[in-house]
Amino acid sequence: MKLFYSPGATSFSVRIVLHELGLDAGFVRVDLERQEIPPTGQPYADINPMGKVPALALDDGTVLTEGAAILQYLSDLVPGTGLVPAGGTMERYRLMETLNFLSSEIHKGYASIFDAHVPPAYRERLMQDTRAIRHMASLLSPGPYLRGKTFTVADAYLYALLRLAVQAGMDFTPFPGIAAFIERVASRPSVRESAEAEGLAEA
Ligand SMILES: N[C@@H](CCC(=O)N[C@@H](CS)C(=O)NCC(=O)O)C(=O)O
Repeated sequence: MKLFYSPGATSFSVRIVLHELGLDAGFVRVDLERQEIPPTGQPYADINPMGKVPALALDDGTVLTEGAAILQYLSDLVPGTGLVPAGGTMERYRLMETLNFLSSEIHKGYASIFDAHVPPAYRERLMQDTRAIRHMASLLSPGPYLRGKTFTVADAYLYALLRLAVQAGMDFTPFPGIAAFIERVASRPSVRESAEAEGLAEA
């Protein structure tokens, strides 16, 4: 299988999870600005009509998109790792609840802070509405991970989002649990090696 990614984007969470699972995959870098795949210049829309990463191409040609689905698909290939709870259990639905929260309220909820075309006043208002961030912080308490003692795919996703947020200038010092989470996850071998593979500086 092949992961379509962009360095440091949320596709980073999929690379971390592939590493945690010990699964082999090819990695294809996408130029998101040009919406093409270097060096051939193949339109990325051929792979994902939404033009977003991650996308996962399976060996039979199936392409799976949406990070939350890809993370669960991969983890279900290797049962018993704890990265996802078993299907059909309430814990699994809780994990889906957390992944949906991350992808809608956090990822898309705050996406405008990266958009230079968004008026500063709107961005300021967004930064001041900390409901989702406070909820995220509460999910990390008592921790050490979102779903308690076990590192799950949601933690990989959250970590990738937090790296982007810190880069965009979001300040998590009022939330010591979040800062501690970033440090904790950054020290995992899967994260360090994935960061090195994508040429990323530490969070
Ligand atoms: N709903 C998608 C969103 C993925 C997404 O927004 N990816 C960003 C990078 S973090 C992207 O590819 N942006 C390029 C674009 O919007 O053109 C998912 O959860 O996987």
